[in-house]
Amino acid sequence: MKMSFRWFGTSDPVSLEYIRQIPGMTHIVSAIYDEPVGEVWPMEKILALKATIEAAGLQFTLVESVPVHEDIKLGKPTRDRLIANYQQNIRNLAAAGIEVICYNFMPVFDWTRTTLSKKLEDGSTCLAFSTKEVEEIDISKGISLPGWDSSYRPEELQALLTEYREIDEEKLWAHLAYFLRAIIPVAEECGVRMAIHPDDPPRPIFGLPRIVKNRDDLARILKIADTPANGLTLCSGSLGAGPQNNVEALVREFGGMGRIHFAHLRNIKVTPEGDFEETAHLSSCGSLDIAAIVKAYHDVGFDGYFRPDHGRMIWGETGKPGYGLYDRALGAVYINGMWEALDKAS
Ligand code: DNO
Repeated sequence: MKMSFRWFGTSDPVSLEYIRQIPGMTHIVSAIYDEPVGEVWPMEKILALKATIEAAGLQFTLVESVPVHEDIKLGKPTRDRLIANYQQNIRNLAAAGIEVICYNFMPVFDWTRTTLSKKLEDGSTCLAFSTKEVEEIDISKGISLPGWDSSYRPEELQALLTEYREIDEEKLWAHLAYFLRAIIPVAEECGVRMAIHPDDPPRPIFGLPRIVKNRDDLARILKIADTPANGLTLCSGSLGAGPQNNVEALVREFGGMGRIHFAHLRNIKVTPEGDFEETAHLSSCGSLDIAAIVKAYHDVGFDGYFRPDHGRMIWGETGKPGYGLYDRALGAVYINGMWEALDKAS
């Protein structure tokens, strides 16, 4: 197992110098953030990012995310050019030493929360999701969600949502299959493992289809191209927010097949309606038994990458919600500690 930490580049308030001081931390997960979705990332930018990370004594072998352009998800005629660019990104990243690429296939919205600073009993704050609040949003009036980037103007968003009215789940599956059949052979050729991230939360929102929500979806994706190059990012918090999912069982099944390349670990407190708030990583703090999940990874001989996922904001830290230094560092140490104990006990 290799431990990694997400870093948003030189504008990230958390410094590489501090990340390096987290016990057992070896790898950085990052991306090129200033290129428009769908374009080829210039090799100089990739190499500069790698040099910055290595100069801080850390390694850069995994990327999150190379975003998938909406035209690919919509299956528009422009997709072939965009897929060719995606293939080139895989080649460029491989040439820079990248082994794993995380991406998602969620229409329009990536992860969704209704608040970024819910106050917890202990005075810390966290990200949270309320189904009722999402249902109350009238998307014809535009979306105002915290964290929702304003990359679309309201009329663009409307146009996009209108295009998605034609896309049901089966069409989205066909578009994912088309994409995978084009990119997986390239990944295979250059020794990169693709790792699709599940939908967060794992159910349709705003009437948009979502197809990476549960065990059967994951199994279906892996069958589209049955090779280790076509693998998973298993995000405990995203999948765990679905009452249908048993994360430990998913780790045993897909980890046992060697198809999990990237493990996102975080805990949530989830209600039967699927509302949730993000908690500290410990099993005793949330609904997920993180210790049992980590043990499952250990039992299947997982040798991929871990990263502590979102943390709360604690000790007065300010910055990017969910992506502060302190609580994620505690998460990493908690996971590393368990791993060390499991290693010694076996
Ligand atoms: C949120 C993240 C997601 C994730 C992408 C992967 O904090 O887990 O934004 O990076 O969905 O493509």
